[in-house]
Amino acid sequence: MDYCIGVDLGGTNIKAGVVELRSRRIVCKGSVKTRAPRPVEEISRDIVSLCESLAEEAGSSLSKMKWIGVATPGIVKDGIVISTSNLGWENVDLAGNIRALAGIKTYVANDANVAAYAEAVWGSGEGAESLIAVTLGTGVGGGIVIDGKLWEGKNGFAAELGHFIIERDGRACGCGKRGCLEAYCSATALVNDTKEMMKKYKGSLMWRLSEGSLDRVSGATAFRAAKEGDEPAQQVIDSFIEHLAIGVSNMINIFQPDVVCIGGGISGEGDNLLLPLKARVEELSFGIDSSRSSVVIAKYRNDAGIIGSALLGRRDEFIKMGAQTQSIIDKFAIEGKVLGAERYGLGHINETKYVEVENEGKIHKYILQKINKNVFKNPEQLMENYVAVTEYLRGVITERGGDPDRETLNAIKTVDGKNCYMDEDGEYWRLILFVNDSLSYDKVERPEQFYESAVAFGNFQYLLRDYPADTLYETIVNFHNTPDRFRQLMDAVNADKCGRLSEVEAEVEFAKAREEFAGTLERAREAGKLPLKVTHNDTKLNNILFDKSTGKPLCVVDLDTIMPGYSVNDFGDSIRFGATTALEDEADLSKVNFDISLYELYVKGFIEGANGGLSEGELEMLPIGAIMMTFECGMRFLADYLSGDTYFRTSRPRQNLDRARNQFKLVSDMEKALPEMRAIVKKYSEMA
Ligand code: ADP
Ligand code: GN1
Ligand code: MG
Repeated sequence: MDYCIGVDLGGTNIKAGVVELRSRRIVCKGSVKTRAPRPVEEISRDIVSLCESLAEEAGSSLSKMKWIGVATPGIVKDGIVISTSNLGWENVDLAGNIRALAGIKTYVANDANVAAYAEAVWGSGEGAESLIAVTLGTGVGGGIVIDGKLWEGKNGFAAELGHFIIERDGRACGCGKRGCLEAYCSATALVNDTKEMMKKYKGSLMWRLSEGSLDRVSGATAFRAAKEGDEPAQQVIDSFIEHLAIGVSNMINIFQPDVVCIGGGISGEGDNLLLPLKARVEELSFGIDSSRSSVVIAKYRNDAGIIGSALLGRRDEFIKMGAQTQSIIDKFAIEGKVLGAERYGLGHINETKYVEVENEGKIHKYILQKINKNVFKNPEQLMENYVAVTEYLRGVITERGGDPDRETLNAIKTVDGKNCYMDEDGEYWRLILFVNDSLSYDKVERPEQFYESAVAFGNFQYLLRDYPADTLYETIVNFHNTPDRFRQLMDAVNADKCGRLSEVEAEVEFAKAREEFAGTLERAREAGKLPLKVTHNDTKLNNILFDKSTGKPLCVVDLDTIMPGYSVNDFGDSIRFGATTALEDEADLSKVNFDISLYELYVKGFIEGANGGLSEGELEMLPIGAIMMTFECGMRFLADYLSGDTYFRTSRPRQNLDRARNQFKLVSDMEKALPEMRAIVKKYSEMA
């Protein structure tokens, strides 16, 4: 389990959240009042007890958290808060105090820096090596990330971008000097400028928008009025943007970062702010076309402190895990030093790590996987399938003019020419090329994406249509044999190994009522309706990599279960995971509903991708395949829950039970929708 805690320590509230690194989710969050000024010992105690209760709420405990990260106002160097007016501290060892109480690693950094870090790592500058964040709030804050690291300066004062002087002898700034960016571009300055302009122009629309009262003016007033064509408001905005563009261009001309990220309350204006700003920055800064720094709006608002502080420990962990990985990487036929490694993706089966290796000044990226021996009894045979299929696909992709390094997986041989490496504990490791600039999704984010994934999975089957099925080992025997899965569930029920049966009686009854249904596909096969083909057998959405820049599917991954199987199961497995309104482990069943419009998109895409390769019998059975895979997967989760969660990876207690209930809810929905599901298939098969 990769949980850590992020704490956003503010002048008024202490907010904290448990963050799951692999899924990038805040699992739970909470807050208490800061009640400043108080001694650091007292506030540290409150922080730690908040962390304790959140860790428990997440089904874990504080000692199991990987680390605590804290975002604090003020000047910070090496965990010491050198000074902060909001909390009234000078030279206090905040990190040391929390570490002593919590007993786990603790990191502390300035809150604006932390927000910049959140943007550089997971935010709108995701993966940027260098990023400058400018926060337009009550003041103007800043943070700088260089080579993936926060730049705090030699004394912890960096990066006060708000006090970059942009006008000699200009406006007085709160810091006591004149002409600082903050004096022109903070929300405070914008509100003041708006009011001054309103006093001059009594007929301005800004008066109406603020209901005739200067007290109701906000940072949005001038933006809204300018959009309606109000001239005085436009003047306010023009001057605001001009000053901001000067500030941002200066930063770009000095640093030439990958990304400049604009955050804070005013960034809520989105394109109204961004488009004119970008246009002016382009005129004022050096750089041409694609080499330009990109200027973007921040992704995180309220959660920036929690996310960014939670990420503070990530770099150390990356380096530490990298060092642990070196000896395994050395067994593969590649050169170089491991820079770092971290757990990657949300697969339930293998242990997957992302690894960076440096060789002759170049960084190479890989995926290192420990093959799950509990699930795959013969990893060497599995790797024979894997390499044979990927080499075959390389050929097909090259022939079509594609890029075989990105459109299929590529396993690296070991130094002695093997497909995987067995360590002294008998564990098997494989190393594959990381598909650069790719992402996978655990939930459909845009409907077209689901349609495109259907084309990709349908096409995957089509590409393998001539692959000799009898050369493939069966990596998991009876993998999608649903009647067998039913028997396995009944065995788990009878054994009731963990005493959990009483909790799941309704679910067991649900399964028993469908025993006869479980055999439907096997009967169709006996009747000659369903051919065995080379299929993927694990077609969930997160087993497709999408191209980060185009958003289109790029590569089908997770090739461990390529075996002879039914097309309708590949179809069905995607439906159970994707054509739903919730994540696979959503515990609140009122949020879990079968989404027929996503189903329809998938039907359309799968039939298209299969290129006429689906027989009439297969088409007819597609809806049954969807119900079957959902039912089967629910039974597998339930059996695993009863047997003590030994098959599917879990990150919290009862997760497999939640997954089982979730799948059974979808089965019920689909049973009701079956006539409609059939009609949809009919419509698209006739069109094909
Ligand atoms: P599991 O069997 O545990 O699901 P996968 O092989 O599916 O393991 O890998 C887990 C996740 O890692 C995938 O869902 C995908 O997001 C990511 N992944 C796997 N291989 C690659 C790769 N070569 N490049 C980039 N990401 C990958
Ligand atoms: C597993 O490996 P992964 O996480 O992509 C499982 C599938 C299940 C799925 C449920 C080899 O897929 O069969 O449908 O979890 N893979 C194996 O999410 O058992
Ligand atoms: Mg997977």
